Amino acid sequence: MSVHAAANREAWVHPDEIRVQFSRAMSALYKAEVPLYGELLALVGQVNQQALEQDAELAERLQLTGEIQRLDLERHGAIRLGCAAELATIRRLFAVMGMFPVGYYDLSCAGVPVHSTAFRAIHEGSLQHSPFRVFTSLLRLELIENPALRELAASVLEGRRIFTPRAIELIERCEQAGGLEQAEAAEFIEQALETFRWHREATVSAALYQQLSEQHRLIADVVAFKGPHINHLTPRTLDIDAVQAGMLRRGIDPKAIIEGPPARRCPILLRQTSFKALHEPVVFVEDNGDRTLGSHSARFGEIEQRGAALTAKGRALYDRLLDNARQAGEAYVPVLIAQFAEFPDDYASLRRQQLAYFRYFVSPAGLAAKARGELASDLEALLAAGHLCCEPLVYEDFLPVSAAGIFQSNLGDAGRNSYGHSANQDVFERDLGAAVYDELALYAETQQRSLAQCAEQLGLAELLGD
Ligand code: OOG
Ligand code: NI
Repeated sequence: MSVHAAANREAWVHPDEIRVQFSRAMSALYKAEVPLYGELLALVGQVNQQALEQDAELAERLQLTGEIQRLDLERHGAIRLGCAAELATIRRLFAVMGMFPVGYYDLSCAGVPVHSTAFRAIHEGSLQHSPFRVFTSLLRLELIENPALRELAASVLEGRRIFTPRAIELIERCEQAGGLEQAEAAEFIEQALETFRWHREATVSAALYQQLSEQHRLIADVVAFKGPHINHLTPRTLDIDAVQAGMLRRGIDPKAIIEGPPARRCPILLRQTSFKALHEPVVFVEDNGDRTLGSHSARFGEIEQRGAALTAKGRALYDRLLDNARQAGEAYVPVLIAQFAEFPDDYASLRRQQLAYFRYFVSPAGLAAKARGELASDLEALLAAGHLCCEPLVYEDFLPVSAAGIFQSNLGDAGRNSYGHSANQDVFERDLGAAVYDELALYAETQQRSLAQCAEQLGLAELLGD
């Protein structure tokens, strides 16, 4: 790092702050582009307010974890990229705002020709500042069977530039200098936003759009447009069933089934529902330069309710129960509820059976006991005495089966069942230019840091989880 850069460090805008501002700008952009999103935000805000008023315990818990402050900021978006170079550059763009690739999702086995990761903050302090996430998929052109069409799609993608030249310059500047100053950060946000904007004008002819669409609607969505328009922006609700009911009352039609686990007293992972994609007018550009009008549906609404992050053991149980319910086929929801009777639904059991990750806090009683020299030394005894308390860590990631359900419900039923098992994390990481973070390791680290902090506050040598 140059001397000049080091001297400027004070002036740099923190990546967390760039992310807060970018997420706000993205929300404003999407509200202007898709008014239904604004309506959704209003509904979710109302429902969340009610949930907090009606459930004092929930309000208290969210206060303790700090989730209450981040709730109104909390949302995720999704984009679909066309080629490796785009994925590698988007990684560098997100890094400027403190977002890193977490997890690998193979959706080809569910008939969607993409694989994906989620860009998000990875430290609990940064997540608290802004939990903004972007589910980012890369199209797998190799799954197009027709070689001529595959070539054509590849050459269309090769010719497009989804980043503004100035955005690239600012990414490079940030990488070289180590940060961005106020004016640069503001410009970066403006320039980066351009990548996610909707473009009414397609890059292909109506005939090519049709051909791509017949291969897979998603292929047309990626290949035929100028950039990876953000296709939804999802607010977090505290009560997804109430929002679903509210949507119906307002005449907005959600998909039939809420993805994820059934409703529970102690929410786990992620429950999501979405609303049909809009039909949007587009303009195709014919080979002779003529324009023809058409329509495309890409962008939709989605809401989600987040619960506890599960350990590998908890996740294995979740996957097994979900799979059982899906195998059963008919009467999905009652079967799902029956299956999940096996999943403990109180936080004490989730913790004791090591099914979920937790964050630990020293209570006022704990500090008083320390002052009296009456502290127990192991975790269970401290919890039993009320000297420590704990709250589940919120799940910050996504679920592949849910994601496939969301993709499919917005692609119509023209999709296919499967491309066979072709998960390929190595190729994805090569294209990305980096390894993805292991989400379970991140939760485990957060849990461990909270224990270390408790130990320090209580003057204990060590507190071990698990
Ligand atoms: C992404 C679908 C997945 C989620 O919340 O699981 C997703 C897409 O349609 O591009 O957003
Ligand atoms: Ni989503």
